[in-house]
Amino acid sequence: MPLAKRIVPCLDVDHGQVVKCINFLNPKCAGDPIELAQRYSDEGADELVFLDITASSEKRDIMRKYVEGVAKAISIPFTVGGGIRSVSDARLVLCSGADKVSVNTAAVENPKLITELADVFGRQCIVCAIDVRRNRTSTDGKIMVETAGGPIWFEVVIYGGRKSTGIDALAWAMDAEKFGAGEFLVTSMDRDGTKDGYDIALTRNISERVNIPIIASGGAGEPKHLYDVFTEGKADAALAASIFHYNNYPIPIVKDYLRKMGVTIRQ
Ligand code: 0VR
Repeated sequence: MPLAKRIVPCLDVDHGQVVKCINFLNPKCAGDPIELAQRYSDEGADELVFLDITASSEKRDIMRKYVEGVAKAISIPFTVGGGIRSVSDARLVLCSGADKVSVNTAAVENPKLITELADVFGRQCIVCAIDVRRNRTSTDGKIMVETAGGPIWFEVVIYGGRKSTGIDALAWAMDAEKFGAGEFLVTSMDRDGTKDGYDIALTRNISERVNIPIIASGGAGEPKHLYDVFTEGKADAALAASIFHYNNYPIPIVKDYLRKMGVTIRQ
């Protein structure tokens, strides 16, 4: 009996409001964090992810306010990410009610943070987020992947997509697993908000190189896209924002479709 696949709505939060971007840009308001969290939990979401994309200084208070609010409103596990840079940042979020923390920029800049967090809180609490953009310039030493448009490599981006790192995402994922990550949240910046489908090659290539679960993220536009990323993309969970915020495909509809296609899904 294969492990059940998870459906994970994502709330991108900017100054306390849920927003939706396209390719990480032009945030448009999409609702209230706690109302949406409650709705998704009631509709049968398996987990929830909050991503605080606010760069502002008052984020700590916003973070604590909605984490405590959500913890009271839902009964499913949820992960909080966005600007977590230390054990104390993670402790604030976990003590406010989150079950897991996700780190992206801080982990790339200081991979030992992953080990510190795993040692203090347990690796099952530590999600390593990897934001990725396809790079067509052939640079030696990168893991090149054949695609319909020719060979590419997957580049890690940080600071909300504002900084390219020159780091190969496949190599980084293998390293991050060694540093102690418990799970990966792999977001295609190229696909974010497009509804064109996940970057299947990205998810599959990471999944074939690591032994910890992968949450695929970026691009979901219809139930078939989640089917594709669970099967061809070898993801353990599928994160989506647009299709749920704009109610194109409510969670129960998506789950029914996946069950009919033979995917093992929790009730
Ligand atoms: P959909 O394509 O609408 O399902 O979006 C899924 C996922 O890409 C977004 O929820 C979110 O994780 C994108 N991430 C970031 C960001 C969006 C804006 C700014 C920064 C980031 O750093 O991940």
